[in-house]
Order: sequence, then structure tokens, then C-alpha cells
Amino acid sequence: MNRRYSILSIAAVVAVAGILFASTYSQSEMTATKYGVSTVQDNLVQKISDMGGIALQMPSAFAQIPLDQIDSMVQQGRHVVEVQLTAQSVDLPIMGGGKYHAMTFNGQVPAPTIRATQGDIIKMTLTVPSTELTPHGNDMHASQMSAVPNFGAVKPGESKTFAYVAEVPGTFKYHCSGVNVAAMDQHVLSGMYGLTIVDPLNGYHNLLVTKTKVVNGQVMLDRQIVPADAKEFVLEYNQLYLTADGSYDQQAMFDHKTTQTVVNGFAFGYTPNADINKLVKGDEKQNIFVAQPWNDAALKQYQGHPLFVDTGVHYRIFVENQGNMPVFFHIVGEIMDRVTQGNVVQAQGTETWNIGGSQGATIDVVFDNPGAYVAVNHDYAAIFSGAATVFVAGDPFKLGYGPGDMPNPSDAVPPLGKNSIPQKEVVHCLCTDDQAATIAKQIGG
Ligand SMILES: [Cu+2]
Repeated sequence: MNRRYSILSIAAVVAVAGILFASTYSQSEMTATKYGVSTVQDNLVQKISDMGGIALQMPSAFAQIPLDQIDSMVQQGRHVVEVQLTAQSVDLPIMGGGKYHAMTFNGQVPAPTIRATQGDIIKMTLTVPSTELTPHGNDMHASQMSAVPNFGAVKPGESKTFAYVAEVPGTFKYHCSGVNVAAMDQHVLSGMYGLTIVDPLNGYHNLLVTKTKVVNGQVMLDRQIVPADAKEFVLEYNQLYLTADGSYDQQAMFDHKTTQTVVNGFAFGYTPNADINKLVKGDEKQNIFVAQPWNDAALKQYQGHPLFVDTGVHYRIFVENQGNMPVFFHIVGEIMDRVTQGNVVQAQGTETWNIGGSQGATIDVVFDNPGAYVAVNHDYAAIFSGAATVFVAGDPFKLGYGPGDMPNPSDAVPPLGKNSIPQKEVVHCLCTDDQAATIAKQIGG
């Protein structure tokens, strides 16, 4: 993209956003980045203002559920999922040492995964402590309501609540909307994003897996029905665009020059660690996987951890592309048995599924044979900058553990839903020590 054109485009977005949200914020409150608003844009703003403003064309009928109606809706049979989000800017580690200036909800990247069932009321409260330097907002893709004023900025020292009915099943991103759109890229790409999983009201479908078998000397189809109940994972893809001192680098974002590719906040976060090296090779310094940047046990919640899976078991993987580069989701050594978006099957028996920016997919897979399988974004730049997630199926290293014995990283396991099989968890998160302690309590660790 031409540099001059992109700056003008942003200036236009900022200017129009100001009208849309009837913003009273100063430029410095809106963003750490300075935009030059040209005379052309000033004239555009004036023109929209003279017309009465775009905001006036948004009927209030599209607003959220009035909060005082929630009780009666519950009495009629609806369920409420309450979500408390607190904006927290904090430094968090990056691959290779050092830290970056993260913006988070609740001190963790990604933000907590919300789990609801189709038809539930999601009631979200966003609190922005007075210690935050900028306002924040929240755009929930699982909702269908007017962005104005629901997703608008919440000033430091204030909080805001809205509620909506999650009408559509599937995976949906939620993210900070910046300061009324301005600096939204900085806030999201610095960590203010999370996932909402909306389970279908009638539950998930059984999985049909077609194999072959030989009967009386003839090769025949062998259709197997795998029950809908599954062990589950969540994998959220994003990019970091950073300056050398760990600040957000907007020009790198415009140029698509990714500093690192992250899965649930980490580059190469789900890889073996020194402890596993020791068990398998008898030497903690001898890596099993090519890149294990989070080896040391002293890294606590940041220590690398592969995803342990059982063979012959149904796995449901919720994948969300939180970034602005495509994700060509592929599991090296596997074929995805089913790909679902919304509640509609998109593919069966496919090698790779392309997930665009701010899009998700639900991947069903059964690992047939013991071994190591690596989920990647099959874009080589993404693989080598962090988008490789190791699944260890069965006990390929003959360590002596049984199905379900090995715990999985807490940030890769979503809250239980309609057809979830519980898993053992261990604390793993790109999060503050305080949030790690909270998660430890939640999972009984
Ligand atoms: Cu924000």
C-alpha cells in the first residue's frame, strides 16, 4: 500500500469515527500515533456534520438488550453468561527474550475465552482502570447490534456494560475497538483480543470418518461414526509488529512485516521443553523439536508445552485468525476430518483450510496413530516466525503414560461447552503472575 494513501485513509477513518461516535476525545487521548488530517478530510468532516451526522441514521432499535430486561428474559428461560473484562496495559515476554508493551483484557493474551450456547444472553462489562493511559472499547463479533454507541470508548476510571443474545453458533472474535476506532490496530495487535465460542443449541454433530477395509479380498469403504463429544482446543493466530524496544510498530503493520507470528500469544509456545528433552533424550539441552524457545522451567507459565492428544479420540479445535494475515491451517501428518463454520460443514477430508482475517473455523480431527503432528499456518513466513504447534499423539516416546494422563496447557483448552470431554490442565499463558495465580485456582492447579 502506498504510504501517503494509507495515512490519508486512516485520517479519514479517524475523522469519520469522530463524527460517528460524537467523540469528545483529544487527538492525544485517542492514540499514541499522530495522524495528519488534511484540509480535504476537514472538509469531509464538515460535510458529514452539516448533513446531521451518520450517527443519527442509526435507529435505537438496533441497540443492545436493555439491562433491566435481563431478569424477565431469564424468568422466561434464557441463560446469562456474565463476562468481566478489565483493560490492563502490561509488559509481557516475547520469544527470544525481552518484553513488549502489551495491551490486555484481564492481564492475559489472548483474553479469556467466552463459552455460550446459541440463545444465551452474553452480558459483558468492560472496566478501564484510572491507571490506563488511553480509553478502550469492545467489539464483539458474536453480537448483532449497532456499533454506535455500544462499542464506543470507555474512559479511564469508567466501566460500561452491554448485553446481547448470541443468536448464531460458531467461533467469534472479540477485540478492543480502540478509542472509537482510532488506534484499534495498535490495541488489537498488542493483545486486546479474545474468542467467543457459541455452541449450537442442539449440540454438535457426530463426526463421520470414512476409511477403507478389505472384505473377502475386496477393498471397501468403512464408514465410522465418531460421537459428537470431544476433547477441545482453541488456537488463536495473530502477529506482533514491534520496534526494537517492544513498542507497536504501525509502519511494520502497513508493510506486513511481521516481527513474530503468535498462537495464543506465543511464538512456538506449544513445543516441548527442557523437562521433556530430559525424559525423552536424557539430556535437557538436546531439543526434540527444531525450535523450543520457552525451554526453562523457571519461565513458569511461559514454559513451552506441547498439546498431548489420545489416538482414536474425537478432537474439536476452535481456530480463530485474530490478525491481518491469512491463516492456511494445516496439520502436518494429518487430514482434517471436518471443517465447520457457523453450524455448516464446509469441508470433509481436507488437507488445509484458509481462514481470513477475523474469521474462524471449527476443525474436527481424530489422530489415528501415535506420533508428533504439527499444526501450522502453511505460509512459510508464518511457520518460521512462530506458527508451529506440536501435537503429541499417544505415547510415541514410550514414556509410559496412558490416554488422558498428560495435562494440556490451560490457554489451549477452552471452557467446557455442550459436548466437551474434560481434560487435565496445567497453567500456561502469556499472562501476568497475578492472572496465572487466578487461572491456577480455576483449574484446581
Ligand atoms: Cu484498547
